[in-house]
Amino acid sequence: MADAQLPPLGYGVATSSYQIEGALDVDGRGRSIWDELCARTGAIADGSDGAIACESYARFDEDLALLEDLGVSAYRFSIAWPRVQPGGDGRVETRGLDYYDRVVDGLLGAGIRPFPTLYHWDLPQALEEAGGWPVRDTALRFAEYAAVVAERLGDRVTHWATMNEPWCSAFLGYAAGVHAPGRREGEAAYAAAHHLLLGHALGAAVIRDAWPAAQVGIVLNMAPVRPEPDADPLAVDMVDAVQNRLWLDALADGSYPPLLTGSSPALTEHGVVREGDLAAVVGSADWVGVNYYTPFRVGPVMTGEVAVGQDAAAYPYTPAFSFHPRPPRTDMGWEVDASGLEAILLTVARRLPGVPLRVTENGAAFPDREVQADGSVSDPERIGYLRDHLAAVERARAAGAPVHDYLAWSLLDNFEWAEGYTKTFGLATLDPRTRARTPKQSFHWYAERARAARES
Ligand code: IFM
Repeated sequence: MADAQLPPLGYGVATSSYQIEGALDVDGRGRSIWDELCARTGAIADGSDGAIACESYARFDEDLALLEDLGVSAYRFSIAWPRVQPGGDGRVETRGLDYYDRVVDGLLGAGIRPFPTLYHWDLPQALEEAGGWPVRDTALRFAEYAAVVAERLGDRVTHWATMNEPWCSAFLGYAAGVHAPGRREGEAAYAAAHHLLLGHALGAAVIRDAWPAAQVGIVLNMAPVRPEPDADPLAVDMVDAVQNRLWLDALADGSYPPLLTGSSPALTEHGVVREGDLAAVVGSADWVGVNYYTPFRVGPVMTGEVAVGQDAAAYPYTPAFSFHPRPPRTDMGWEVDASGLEAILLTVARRLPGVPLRVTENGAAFPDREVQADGSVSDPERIGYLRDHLAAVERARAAGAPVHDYLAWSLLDNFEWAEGYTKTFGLATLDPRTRARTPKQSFHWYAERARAARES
């Protein structure tokens, strides 16, 4: 599997629109499913929302200055669909596109490759009211939206991601209900998963039609699934199937895991999966992004601590189980184990031979936003986490996984979805009042690594 041609690893950072932009009512932006979920009592740990966030819509220049100080070669950001098509349909809001135009030009002017993701969870609310991802029409609307954005930015953007972590959109959004739109319907989640993959394939095709040299990928959150002693083997297999194989099998050979088609009528009946759909999905990713944070340790049901966001309800038809994250853990309750990143990169490389890979997110939440009197923010645990995971990436590359870039999550402390502002993943923190950015020690450490990589 070794690839002698692999260039040095590119260093970058990632963010997403709803998590950093704020300015929800500015320049004609429409409502999204996250605006609606945040308004629901109890949905967000601290009752907050993305209304202000990092104010990046107004302060992109400050973010750009941070990116230049970091010396990264790539910046992954996402485009808010409701800024571009407020109603999720034909009407285009050019002021929204103008903003992303400025972002792209600013990045290119600073020698940083723009890496836009078209969908990082902020579905226009109008489309959810029409049924959301469980209905096929949403995938078709996504392709239209992709065409609009590609027409505007495709002369300068070469690398696109369609969907971010479709597992989260489908299974946290429609099965566990902890993410927007907050529905708890297992079957709808499977239909959503299929339509997210279909949307990816259709969107990728329209971008390539318009810009044949474009490299269009999909970003998946995957992890090795590890059985604890006494784990139910069926539960372990189901978690792996829903988390990893559903996406990889569809992309690699246009099939869904028999374990899932055997349990979910949405994948076999109801006309959800139509002839030609999976043929469109197979081979549709020019590259694959891997978002990795933690391995998933599956064991028998236990009371007590279960890692944040790893809700067993997100795996419909799976026999009862619990996640057993071992220490050390991050502030999210997620087990820290860099070997899982190496393992999942090698798994993906074997399943999709020849497809370039990128670590499109990796990072850790630790409670470290305190600015000391000398202006520094100490976050040694984050430095250790990044160092160990970068070493794991290098091991995977040496073993033949064609990993081209590593993008740390995240540039800034930001809105962490159902956890609100209670969890901080940033290389830089924010003053809660003024939104002034302060780099943490991990920022300076990462800048040195990025500089050394560029000069190598
Ligand atoms: O903040 C999220 C991001 O939006 C998607 N991937 C995981 C991150 C940490 O939970």
